[in-house]
Amino acid sequence: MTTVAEPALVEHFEATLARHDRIEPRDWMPEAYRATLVRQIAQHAHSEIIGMQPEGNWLTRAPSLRRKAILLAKVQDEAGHGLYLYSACETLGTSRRELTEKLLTGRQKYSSIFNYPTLSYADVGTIGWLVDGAAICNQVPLCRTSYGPYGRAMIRICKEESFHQRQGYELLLTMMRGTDEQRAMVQESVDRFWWPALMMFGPPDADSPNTGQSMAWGIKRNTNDELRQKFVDMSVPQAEALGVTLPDPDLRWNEERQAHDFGQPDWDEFRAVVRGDGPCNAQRIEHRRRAHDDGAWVRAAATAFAARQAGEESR
Ligand code: FAQ
Repeated sequence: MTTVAEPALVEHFEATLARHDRIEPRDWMPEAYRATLVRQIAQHAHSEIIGMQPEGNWLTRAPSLRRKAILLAKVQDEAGHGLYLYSACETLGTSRRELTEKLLTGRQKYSSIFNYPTLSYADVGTIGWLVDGAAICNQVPLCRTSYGPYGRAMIRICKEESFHQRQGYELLLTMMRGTDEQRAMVQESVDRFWWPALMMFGPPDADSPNTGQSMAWGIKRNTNDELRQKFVDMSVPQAEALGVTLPDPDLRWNEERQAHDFGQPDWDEFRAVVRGDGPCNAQRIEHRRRAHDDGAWVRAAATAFAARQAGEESR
């Protein structure tokens, strides 16, 4: 690996970014660029994998075969997203084993949203509508991120997230056309998930240590606040069509800005959840650790098989 950046390599890196072209795994890149990518992609991969848990909680209690089939497909998609992203991270020279170890020991993060419980089946719909909706807002611009393997993974992931969002919206729409009790379940669920969904975009720009450099490198294409605004503007008409109220007394259209004004999430709560003190942090990591331990025999068998194959080939 090059340790001293030769001017020609630096120039090539900067010219590639200036052309909005992709940096590829074999290209020279500054170590800080590599570290930022590993940090963001790993967090993203961990979010997809931990993100299977809140909805997985309802797989055995789906209200119909159709709902169960949809939910199973969605949760499996999230596993696939985690795998593409771990692979993208491996192209930067970090092994999957190391990434998993860092997740399990709290040295890498995952999205705050997955530390909230799912208390009713309406939460499956709300997660699809709001959480996957927020994920799409955040991830569509990442299809144009400057690192090739990450951008290409995002293209496929966004297509699937779009199905996830629609299935959530359709579930909520069906419930809103049902009984008063079902409508109340949807409203209660939206009340719980609205603010945590806004937190998914990260801290306000003024408190975001990474945004400036990540934008300069073309890793991020928009700031946290820009994407949060886009999400609010997109969600308001969808909430109206559904017939639910978004739990923000400050939410209103601003004619001058041609955008909605809205209130701030509780940033103390956000910091506590990111620190590990959210309602389900301990439970999520414990479950992930158990699943990892249960899978040890699969990894051992695959490694032994690969070694035997390699031995046979060399003979
Ligand atoms: N949760 O300086 P910034 C999904 C951390 S979607 C936890 O603004 P950055 C799909 C941040 O890491 C969810 N931590 O950081 C799905 C940093 O800490 P560090 C995943 C957060 O990176 C749906 C510190 O705060 N999506 O999984 C959060 O420039 C349904 C300062 O923040 C992605 O990961 C948070 N919400 O911007 C699955 C998208 N926000 O690392 C299942 C890709 C911030 O310095 C079911 N990631 N932090 O120790 C990104 O776009 C960015 O990383 C941001 C944060 C926007 C999340």
